[in-house]
Amino acid sequence: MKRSILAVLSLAACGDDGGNGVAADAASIDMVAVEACTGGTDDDGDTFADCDDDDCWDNAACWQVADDADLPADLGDPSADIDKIRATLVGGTATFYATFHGAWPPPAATYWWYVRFEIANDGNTPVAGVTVERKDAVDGATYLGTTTASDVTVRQTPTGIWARIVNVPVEGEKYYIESGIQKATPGTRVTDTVVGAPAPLP
Ligand SMILES: [Ca+2]
Ligand SMILES: [Ca+2]
Ligand SMILES: [Ca+2]
Repeated sequence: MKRSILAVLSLAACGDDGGNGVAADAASIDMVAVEACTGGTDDDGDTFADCDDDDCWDNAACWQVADDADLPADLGDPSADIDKIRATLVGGTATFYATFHGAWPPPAATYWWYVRFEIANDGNTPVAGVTVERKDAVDGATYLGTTTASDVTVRQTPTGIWARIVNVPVEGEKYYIESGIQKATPGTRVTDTVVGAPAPLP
């Protein structure tokens, strides 16, 4: 998110041009702080730095996977189709985001949507994670492995969804990000899943 800083420069507080023929009363310069997606600092002051800032979710430096449009349009809402993701696991903290080819969050008329952020071990057993959903207009969350509600921070923006999970067991070997949508009930659920190894942070 960008935050504006307005700087007003009073160039002619005395009201006269001083004899140079230029009547300058005031000028304003609108300086917009922009998040630089590397460097480790929160440049625009929204408390999120670099790839955690949704201003950077469309920056190639922040993608772990840039998925193409792999979910055929005739299968369902493109909001189920994951576009770009990032999944990191460092020191027991997992951080994820996912963006989508369609609008986010999915249209209000959608009967059920969910996103699952999961860390699993090499036997594919979940060790930590959260599923965020809205079903029949009710928001909900369920937790995987050792994760409890107090371990999880989730935020949603018009760009996508982000989650941070702390206290992740060290045996996390891989991540799953799965998006699912069922447009109506009865109806067919469509899903999109990305699997990989959590990226180390620099
Ligand atoms: Ca920021
Ligand atoms: Ca930055
Ligand atoms: Ca996809």
